Amino acid sequence: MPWRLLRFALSDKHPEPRMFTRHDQLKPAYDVVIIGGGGHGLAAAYYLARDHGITNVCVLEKGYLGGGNTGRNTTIIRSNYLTPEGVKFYDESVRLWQDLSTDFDLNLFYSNRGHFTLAHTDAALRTSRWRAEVNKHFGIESEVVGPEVVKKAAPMIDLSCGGHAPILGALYHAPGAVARHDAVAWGYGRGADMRGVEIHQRTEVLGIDVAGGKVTGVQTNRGRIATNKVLCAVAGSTPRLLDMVGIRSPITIHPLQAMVSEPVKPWLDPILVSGSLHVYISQSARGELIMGASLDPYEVQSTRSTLDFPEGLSAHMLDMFPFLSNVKVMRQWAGMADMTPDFAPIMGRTPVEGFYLDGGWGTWGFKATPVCGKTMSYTVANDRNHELITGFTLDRFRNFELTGEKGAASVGH
Ligand code: FAD
Ligand code: PYC
Repeated sequence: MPWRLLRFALSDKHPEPRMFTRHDQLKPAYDVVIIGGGGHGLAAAYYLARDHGITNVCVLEKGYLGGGNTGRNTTIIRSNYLTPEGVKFYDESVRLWQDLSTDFDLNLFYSNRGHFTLAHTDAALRTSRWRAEVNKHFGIESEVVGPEVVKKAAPMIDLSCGGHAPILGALYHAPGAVARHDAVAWGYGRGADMRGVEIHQRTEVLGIDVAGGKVTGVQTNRGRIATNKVLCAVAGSTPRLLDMVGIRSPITIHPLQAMVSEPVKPWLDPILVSGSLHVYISQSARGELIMGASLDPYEVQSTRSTLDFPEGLSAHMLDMFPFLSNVKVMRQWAGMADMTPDFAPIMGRTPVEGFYLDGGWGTWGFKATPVCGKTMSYTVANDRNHELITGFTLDRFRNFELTGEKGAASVGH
């Protein structure tokens, strides 16, 4: 056991520095209140303080930091989307990811692996070509490759997938990466705290005060706070918070489950996604296989796991990698995905003055954490939507101007 760890274990003073300060009291007023201590809320707090000099800010989290979807996701980072709006937005995020560990002085275990979206049908190959062309147009590395390239990158794969779903090719996206999700929340949290932002865990927002169409405060389980600016970044709880300000949205909540295996020797470098088999896999630095599938097909606000999930997922995983049949599943879990009809997020100003939304992140928002922080902090600071989010505003549903990303949503939810 390392000496430092032993010293910590034997001390009754807990001398290790905390990641962020504990504040016993809420102040009566803040310039900005951020609801949700996931990656998105914390990133917005960090950039508000660092880039805009706005530090009289609190982040209110009903549970613990990163305990929502930020700490439950499978950490895939990529920018191979389908629409120009999506590609530009996620590309900026991938750019920001490159410097984050240095920014935070904290190892995020950002690991560039390459990302294959496998095509088992002609239709899937057509979508891959479409995505590759849009991606290349915006200078993003994506190309359609043949099955032999997949085999070279993942030699253990059965290209016939048990004979019933042969792999015809794939969309290959070299920048595809993974990172350590909790560290992202801690890095942004610590960075925001160091710049004066207050982080309050176990603080639930129960109501939002609106007078004359403007935000005036929030009600919490620890009392009322006066504020004129609220940023809502609560992922699977978005409809509940929107009800508090009387805004309707087309968001529905579905559970999204995932699981990990016991650690095994490194054998899989890239990230593999099969839209047709509805599964995806990567291997963590610890050797665990991180696996996921499509959304649960019913609307429910719950993070319960189900037995049919590992059964169905394992069956399709064995189609691709029959040699995994003796590998044990270690644990499974679920998050609540706030799904939109066009598989794009909802961001920006809303009809309620001073109420800003960063939601509708469904199954695709981890990779966007840095760019959401950047663009939402700009939007809140200037009360003007950042140009990168103009394709994602709430009024696109009323205006029938959808930003259709379903074809790029990973596992063909
Ligand atoms: P969260 O991390 O969920 O944070 C919201 C916080 O708000 C929560 O901590 C919650 O407790 C808090 N909150 C809610 N209501 C209140 C309230 N009333 N008062 C105070 N606090 C409140 N995305 C990818 O890009 N790549 C992936 O590989 C990927 N895989 C996924 C796999 C799974 C199984 C899941 C569930 C999601 C996946 N996602 C992925 C999506 C991604 O996890 C989310 O889009 C992203 O984490 C959302 O971050 P957030 O900060 O907005 O939300
Ligand atoms: O957005 O790439 C993604 C993803 C993979 C699994 C869930 N989301």
